[in-house]
Amino acid sequence: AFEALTVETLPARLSAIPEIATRVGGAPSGWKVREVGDGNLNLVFIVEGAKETVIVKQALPYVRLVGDSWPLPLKRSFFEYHALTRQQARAPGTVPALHYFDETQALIVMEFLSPHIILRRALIEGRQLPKIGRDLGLFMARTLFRGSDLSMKASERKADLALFADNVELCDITENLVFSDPYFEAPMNRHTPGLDGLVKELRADRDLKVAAQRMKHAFATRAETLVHGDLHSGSVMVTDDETKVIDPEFAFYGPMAFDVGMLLANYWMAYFAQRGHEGDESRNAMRAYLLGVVDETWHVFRDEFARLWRTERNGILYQAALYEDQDDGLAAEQALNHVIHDLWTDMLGFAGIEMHRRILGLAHNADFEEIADETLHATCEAAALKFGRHVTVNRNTIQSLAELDALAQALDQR
Ligand code: SR1
Ligand code: MG
Repeated sequence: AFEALTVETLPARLSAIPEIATRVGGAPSGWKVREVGDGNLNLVFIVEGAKETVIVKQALPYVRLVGDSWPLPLKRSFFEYHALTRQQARAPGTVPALHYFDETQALIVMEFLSPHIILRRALIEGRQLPKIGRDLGLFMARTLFRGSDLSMKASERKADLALFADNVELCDITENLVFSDPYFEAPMNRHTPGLDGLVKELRADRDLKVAAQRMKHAFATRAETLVHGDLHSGSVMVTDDETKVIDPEFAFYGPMAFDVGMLLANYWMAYFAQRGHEGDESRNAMRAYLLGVVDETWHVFRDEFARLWRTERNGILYQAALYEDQDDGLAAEQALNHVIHDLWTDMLGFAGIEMHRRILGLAHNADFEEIADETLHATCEAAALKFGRHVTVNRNTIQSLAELDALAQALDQR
């Protein structure tokens, strides 16, 4: 039967797994164990032995952020484990190495990433990571393309789709917390008091609410590829040289641009939060860096997606054989342009909603939460809310990121 681990019980439990006991090394009584989970859902332990340090992640049968009044199935650990194996195959080296999985105990033992820190923390501290734009652009293009009918054998993809279709409860969290709750007075919502007027305006904004439901419709019905499902800056660990993606427990077959929109939204939120972390020292360089990261991430994603389209399009969609009599490849390029255009508009639609839910819903971002001055906190969030509204509602007419840079700069100065 499932038993939640504690710092005290972990050594005995882990030492009963021979390959892990050997890997960690030394007597379990000498292992140093710390619980370091700061996410909304799970327990995370660092176990330091004589030979190696490992991470032990265990799901709890409820939402940690809320408590046992909100039960949540342990099977999310199964989806996380299987999503990690697929991401590792599709984008090698981008996720932590997996050492062990116990489905009953909802427990994954994996590589301890050191000296990596959570990307969100780095951005709050004003650190410029040189590789994230490229690394995460590639990660998304490779995992999203290679998990779709553009690439996979149809029978394998359908079997995988059926496997992940059971991740119902985590999809339900996103369907409610991300796409619906922010737009009405849902019981678990909260927002900074200075935002009352703007929140009222947004909740009365018909165009915005319709756009949010259009995006929810896409999220719930368009099973295009295996998405990470929760790709925010808290799901990425970084050093200057390395970027690793963690925590894909929300993985399911959904719309291709969902991960891209969520990630870019978190960069834009980091941008709007900079003013709140400024103190005496200007964060202008960090602001420029963050807009540059948005640009690089999108362009690397788009270009790698196009490269895979041209070199690995072996699935049932847009088959090359259809275009054989148009041997200059123009038809395939025309189709690619349409697909990339759809990714762009969907990305914008999802991004704005992610920005809203982090300010209006249950799960907020440290980027804004750690701004102690309440007026400044609300000012930063107001700019992000307005930006989010613009990108979601106008997703079909926005032409370029340069246009959005200008809007971000204007809102940030108000
Ligand atoms: C109740 S869970 C709240 C949020 O935490 C996770 O990281 C997801 O982002 C989810 O929406
Ligand atoms: Mg998470």
